[in-house]
Amino acid sequence: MKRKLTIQAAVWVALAAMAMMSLTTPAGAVQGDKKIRMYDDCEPTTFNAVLGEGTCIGNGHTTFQEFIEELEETQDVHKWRNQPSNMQVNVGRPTLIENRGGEAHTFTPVATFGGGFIPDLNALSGNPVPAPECLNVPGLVFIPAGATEQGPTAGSSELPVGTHLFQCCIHPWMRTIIEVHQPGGQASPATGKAHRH
Ligand SMILES: [Cu+2]
Repeated sequence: MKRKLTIQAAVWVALAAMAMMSLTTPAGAVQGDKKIRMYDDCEPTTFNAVLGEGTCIGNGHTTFQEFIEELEETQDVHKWRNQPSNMQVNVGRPTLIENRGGEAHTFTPVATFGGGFIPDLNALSGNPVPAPECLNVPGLVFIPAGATEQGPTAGSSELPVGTHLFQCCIHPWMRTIIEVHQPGGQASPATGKAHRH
């Protein structure tokens, strides 16, 4: 009974947190944002028993043991993924990163895909060498479960024309490649509207 109440409390906390998040998201979702969604399916009771209370919220169904077993078998856990894994975007378009899962994830730019900062998950997923960008843990941006963050705008200094790799520094198989294009192959971005004078 006590356990049941604890879980219910956790669910309420999660729901309240999500409600607050949606209230504080700045009028957000600018029309035309290119969305990248991060998914997982963590089952709160088993994940929190192993990893600590609050690691997993929501109503996922994959137990911690199933998660580890799938990782051992396939070096990947299918329900822990970024969508899309490959994206084309034109200069001027903002991006939006949504965490639809029950755990925190990162969406970290890396020069080359590699492991994250959790050695066990690196080993099990076949990414023994960490991406150096993932090792500066205090500098990482963690996107909490249920949160939406504005990502870089295509064509900005953070996301210039070209190919960019992003990965989760916890679950290194969660990856997205973003290709930024100049619309119509023009020499300069058509951003006339953005200029005020
Ligand atoms: Cu992750």
